[in-house]
Amino acid sequence: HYTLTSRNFFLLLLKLCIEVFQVKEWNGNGTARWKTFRRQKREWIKFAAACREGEDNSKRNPIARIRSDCEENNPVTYSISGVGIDRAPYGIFVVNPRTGEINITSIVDREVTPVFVIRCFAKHSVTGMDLEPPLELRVRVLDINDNPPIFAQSVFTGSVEECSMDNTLVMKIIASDADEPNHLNSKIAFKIESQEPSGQPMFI
Ligand SMILES: [Ca+2]
Ligand SMILES: [Ca+2]
Repeated sequence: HYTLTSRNFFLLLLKLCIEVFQVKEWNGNGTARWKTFRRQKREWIKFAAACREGEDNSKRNPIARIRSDCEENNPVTYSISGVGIDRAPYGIFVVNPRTGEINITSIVDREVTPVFVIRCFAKHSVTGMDLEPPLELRVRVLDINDNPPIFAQSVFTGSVEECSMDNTLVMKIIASDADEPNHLNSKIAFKIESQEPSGQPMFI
């Protein structure tokens, strides 16, 4: 009796192992992790890699792949739409209508489009009917430090009363950097390079 129970348990375990599978998923900073899915009928399967701005990402192709379980019983045609596809900038992403593989075709600029949202469709190849609800795939564009800080004005004018105390506020200068906010690439440090008339530094 004990042997039978243990055998049933083993069979249940085996069944679970077959029904649960893993997909490699890439997160924003370009590292991969395994994501566990329970296999179900009529489920989208997907992964999407992040892309880096200003460089040829084609070595990462396919950067994403979509697949519908309906493939088992129906001829499926995959299509995609959105900014970077059928809206400007056009044609950055293309999908293979048969395999669902999504490729990136040109260099992207994070300061123009930080995230691409790709809407994916799986339609019946003959009737054109949707076989799945549309799926949203997000491709984040990783930042590179390709923008220098820019001062808000070329000349800032301040004033200070004579005989002022130490550390009196003279003026505030503002600069900004177009790279990713709250990122090392957009962090700004200020320093005074020279003073006229020169001599003992009067400002900090
Ligand atoms: Ca920068
Ligand atoms: Ca940048």
